Amino acid sequence: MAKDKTGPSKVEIAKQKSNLLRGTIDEVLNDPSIEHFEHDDMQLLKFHGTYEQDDRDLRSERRKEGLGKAYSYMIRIALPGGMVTPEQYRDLDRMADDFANGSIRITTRQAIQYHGVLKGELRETMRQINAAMMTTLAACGDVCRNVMATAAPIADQVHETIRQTAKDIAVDLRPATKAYYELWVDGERKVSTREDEPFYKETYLPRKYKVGVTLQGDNQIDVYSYDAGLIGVLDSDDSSKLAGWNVLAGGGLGMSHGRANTFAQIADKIGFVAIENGVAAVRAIASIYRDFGNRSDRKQARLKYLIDKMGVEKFVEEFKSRCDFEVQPWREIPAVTNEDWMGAHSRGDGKFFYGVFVENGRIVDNDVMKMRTAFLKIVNELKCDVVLTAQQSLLFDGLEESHIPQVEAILKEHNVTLIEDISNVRRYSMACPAMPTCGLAVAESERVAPDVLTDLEQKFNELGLSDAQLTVRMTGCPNGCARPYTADIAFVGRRPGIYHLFVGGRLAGDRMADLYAGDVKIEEAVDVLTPLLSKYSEERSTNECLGDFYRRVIGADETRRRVTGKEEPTIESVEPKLVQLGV
Ligand code: SRM
Ligand code: SF4
Repeated sequence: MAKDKTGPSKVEIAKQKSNLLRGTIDEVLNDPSIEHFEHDDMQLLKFHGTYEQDDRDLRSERRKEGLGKAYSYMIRIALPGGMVTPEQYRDLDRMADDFANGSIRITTRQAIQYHGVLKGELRETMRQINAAMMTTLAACGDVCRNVMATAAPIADQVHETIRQTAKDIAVDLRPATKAYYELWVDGERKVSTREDEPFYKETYLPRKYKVGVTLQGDNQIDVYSYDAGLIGVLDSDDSSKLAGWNVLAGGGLGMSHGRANTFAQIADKIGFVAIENGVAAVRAIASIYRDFGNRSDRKQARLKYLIDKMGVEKFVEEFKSRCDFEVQPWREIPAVTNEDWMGAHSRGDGKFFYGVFVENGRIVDNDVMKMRTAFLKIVNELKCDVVLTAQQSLLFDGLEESHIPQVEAILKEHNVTLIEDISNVRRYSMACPAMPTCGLAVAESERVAPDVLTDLEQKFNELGLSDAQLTVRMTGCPNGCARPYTADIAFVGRRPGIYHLFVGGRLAGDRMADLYAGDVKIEEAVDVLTPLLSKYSEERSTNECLGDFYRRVIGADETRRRVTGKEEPTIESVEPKLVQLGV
C-alpha cells in the first residue's frame, strides 16, 4: 500500500509520544542485554546529539558469521561559531581515546564529531562532554542545529557582534526539555518531570533548521546554503559598525537522486532588520516553519520546500506579520569573497591567530603525520583558544606574534603540512565521512578524496593551473553534507565507485553548480574533466576561477540558484557540453 503522505510521518508520531524527547532511552541505556535502540528512540537520540550507526565495512562478514551489525554511536558536539577554549580542547582530545575511535572530526558546520562510541559508554561520554562545559543537545534532530559564525577571530566590534549573535541564537532556540539533563547529566534523578517546550511544542520542527551569521563580503560559512542566515551590513558612514542584518531564508543542499521534487537551493533574500532584532528574525522564520512545514513527508519537510510552495512574497508577508519590529528591503552589499584564514594573521588587537588545514576535518595521528599530538601540544604550551572553521579546518587563536614560529615548529616536528606546501586543489577541498560510519552513504568519500585530489593536483600542475583557486568537494550520497553543489568541482556519490560530477559553483558559495557528467567511474573522473581543464588553462582570464570560466564559456546562468534531483544525465550528456566548449 502506498504511504499515506497526508497523515503525520512516523518520526512526527515518535516525537509526539516521546514525553519531550524521553521515549524509552533511559530504559534501553540501563539494560546491557539490549544491543541497540529501536526506531522511535533512534530518532529521539538525534535531538540529544547522537546517531546510532554500525560499521559498514563489517556488515557482510558478520552476516556470513550469523552475527548482527556492529553498532556504535556518533556523537556531535554543538559549538556555536566553532569556538573552543583550551580546556575544552584538552578534554576533546582526551575523550577521543577514552570513548571514541581516536579521532576528533571537525564538521562542515564548525562542530565536533566522535565516531565509534559504544552503547555502554554513551551516558558517561555525554556526561563528560557536559562536565567540560560543552553540549550535544540539538546538535542533530528537528531543531535549530549548531549556529555557524564566520571563524575569523578579528578583535573588533563587528566580529564580536557576529560571534555573540551566533551564541544568542543558539541559546534562544535551544530546546527547553529537561530530558537531556536527566538522561545524560544528572543520571541519578528519575525521569519523571513533564515540563513545557514553549517555542518548539511537543513535535519540535518538521526537520532540521540551520542558521549562519556572517559579515558582508565574507562567505566562509556558505551562508546561502542554510535555512536562515544573517549577513551583517556595514554602516555606510562608519565601517567600524554594523548597520543591521540582511536576512536570508530557504537555502538547503539535500536532495535525492532521481526525485524531481527534491532540490538543492541557494537561500532567498528576505529583508533587512536592525542589529538588535537579528535573533528575533531567526526565531520568526523558525516559527513559520514550525507552524506550516510539511510533517507528513520528510523528503519535503525542509523550509526551502515550504517557501517554494508559499512563494517568497507570501513568506515575507508572513515573516513581517510575526515581527514586532521594522523589516526593511534587503540592502545591496558587495560581492562575496572567501578567505579561509590559513597561516598567520593579526587579530587587530596585538594578538594573532594561525590557521591549519585539516584534511576532511579528521584530527588524527597516523604513521606519517601526528596531527592530534601536534594540536594538543600547541594548545598545552601556548594555552590558546581554538576556532573551528566551516571548511573543516581550525585556527589557533589569541597568540603572541612570538608564538607563530613555535606553532610552525611543532607542526613541522609532527609532519603536519604548512599551508604554503598545500596545493589550492587540496586547500579548499572538503569531503563528508560516508563509509564506513554513515548509514546513508552509497559511495566512498573521505577515504577516497585524498587520492582523487592527488590525481587532480597532478593534472592541474601539468596544465599550469597550480595557481588557480577553486573548491573541490566530495560526498558519498546526494544529501550534500560537504556542500558539493556550490563548489567549482564536486563529486556526488551514486553507487560504489560511481559519481555525478558537478561544475560551476565557486568559492564564494553564492550559486549552484551544473551537473557536468553523470555516472562517472571515480578512476575516470579526472579524464572526464580534462577537456574542460585544458580549455580553462588556455583561455581563462586573470583570476577567473574554474566555475566562472565554465559559466562564461558554456553561456550558463551566472546566478544559478537551484539544482534538482531530476537532473539525471548519463555519461553521454557530457558530450554536448564539450561541443559547446569547442573541445
Ligand atoms: Fe549531513 C545526514 C554528516 C553537514 C545534509 N549528515 C547526515 C548523517 C547524520 C547521516 C544520517 O542521517 O544517518 C551524516 C553522519 C555521517 C557520519 O558518519 O558522521 C551527516 N553532515 C554530516 C557532517 C558531519 C559532514 C562533514 O563532513 O562534516 C556535517 C555535520 C554538520 C554539523 O556539525 O551539524 C554535515 N549535512 C551537512 C550539510 C552542510 C551544511 O549544513 O553546511 C548538509 C547540506 C545542507 C542542508 O542541510 O541542506 C547536510 N545530512 C544532510 C542531509 C540532507 C538533508 C535534507 O534536507 O534532505 C542528511 C539526511 C537527512 O537528514 O535525512 C544528512
Ligand atoms: Fe552520509 Fe551522504 Fe552526508 Fe556523506 S553526504 S555524510 S554519505 S549523508
